[in-house]
Amino acid sequence: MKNRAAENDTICAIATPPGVGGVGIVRISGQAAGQIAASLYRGTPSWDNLKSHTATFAEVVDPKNSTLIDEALFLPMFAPHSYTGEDVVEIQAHGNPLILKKILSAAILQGARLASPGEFTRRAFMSGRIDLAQAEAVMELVAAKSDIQHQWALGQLKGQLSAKISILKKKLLDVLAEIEASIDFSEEELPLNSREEIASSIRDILSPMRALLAGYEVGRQIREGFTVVIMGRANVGKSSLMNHFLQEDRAIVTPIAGTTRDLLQEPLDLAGLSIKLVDTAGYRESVHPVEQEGVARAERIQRQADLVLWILDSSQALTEDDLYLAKMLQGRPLIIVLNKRDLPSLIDEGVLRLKYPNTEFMYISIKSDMGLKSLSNCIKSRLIVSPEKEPPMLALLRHRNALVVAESALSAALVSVQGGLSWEFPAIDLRDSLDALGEIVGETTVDTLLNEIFGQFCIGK
Ligand SMILES: Nc1nc2c(ncn2[C@@H]2O[C@H](COP(=O)(O)OP(=O)(O)OP(=O)(O)O)[C@@H](O)[C@H]2O)c(=O)[nH]1
Ligand SMILES: [Mg+2]
Repeated sequence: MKNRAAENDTICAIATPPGVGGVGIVRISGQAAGQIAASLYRGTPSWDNLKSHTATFAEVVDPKNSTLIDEALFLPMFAPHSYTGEDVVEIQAHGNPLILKKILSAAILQGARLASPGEFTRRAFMSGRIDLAQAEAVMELVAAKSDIQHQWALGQLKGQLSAKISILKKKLLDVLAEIEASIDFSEEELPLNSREEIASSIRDILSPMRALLAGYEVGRQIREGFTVVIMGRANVGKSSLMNHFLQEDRAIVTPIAGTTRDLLQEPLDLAGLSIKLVDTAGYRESVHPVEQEGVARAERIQRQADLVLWILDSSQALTEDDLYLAKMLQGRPLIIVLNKRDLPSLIDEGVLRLKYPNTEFMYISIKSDMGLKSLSNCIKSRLIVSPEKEPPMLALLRHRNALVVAESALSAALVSVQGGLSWEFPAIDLRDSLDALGEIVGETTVDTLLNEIFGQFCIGK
């Protein structure tokens, strides 16, 4: 990977979260990292005899007056085998913010500069150790809240997406080389089938590109989490179900219809899936303006849901309110949940099945903890269409947008080739397509974009 402009100052930051902890780490990176850490180090062996990637227990002293700050592990990792690709020293001290700040101040007095957010990772990118998609994966990894997000971020950090992009780029370059060779010839001098061959090579690149794009929606959902909305008329047990999933008394539950008035949204990790679970105001005709607003909000949010759990009270016959919902929820991604199975069933299931012939029906009793595990499994299988397949690679909007540009430029190139236009035209489109692919991995990226991306990191990462 190519080396970008090297930085020549040395940065430092507290790399562990704010607050008290067992261990706190000050990280120093840059050309002077070794020299700065040496001035804070007092121990045996002497600093010059420390080995790279080996931790040594020693005293941390204030170089100004040699007073003791703490006892710590000094871990030097010399270039290029470090996170940033530069000389890095980590000082692993006691996790007290006061101590860590003293170490940090000492390092700054010795010539280091406080790192800006994401600057360590930015340096890893600048030194060519990782590409931009991998740098973004570091942030995704730190932010992952569910198993599946974690797996996806790891894949991207390991370069899965980058590898795909690099294959596409290589193929594009081959086609571009062929086209550029053709520019020098007149059409009569070229072999007859050369246009068709080039068109076919372009189609061979377009199809994996489109497949990658097609996975974006699922990828985005994995990354951002799914919205699951609990709907139903008043008093059927929506809030009880919310509390069951969260395993806490989050929502108020009472036998009085119309208890929930507003939307309640909570994050939930359901068997490794990241979900935003929303409890809503029960639907019923009401003259109360607060309740009306609650119902209107419920209607709105269910339209954005990846999945709606429509809860019914199976111990009662269908009401007008249920039938209203039956109409409203037509065509939505739905699971029909018949609750209160601990009571005798009075619901007219036949009517429901007639209206919803292809929808799953689940039978539960929250009160007697029945059917809830199956409901969880059902939700999970509905959200991930094919769990056995590897999750899609494209999940960041920035990547998708660049790929859309790459795809449309390549489609335009295909049209020019097939339409018999002069070779210069597809050549321009192919270069545009290559540039757009390069943006994903950070080969053709402007500074403002880098500032935007790395500015979202925390300090010390
Ligand atoms: N018998 C029985 N009662 C239940 C069951 N689940 C919930 N309930 C009761 O049904 C009543 C209403 O429950 P909620 O969870 O508040 O219902 P809701 O759908 O959120 O009601 P609103 O917020 O008014 O729309 C409460 O008294 C619950 O204890 C169940 O499985 N069996
Ligand atoms: Mg409720």
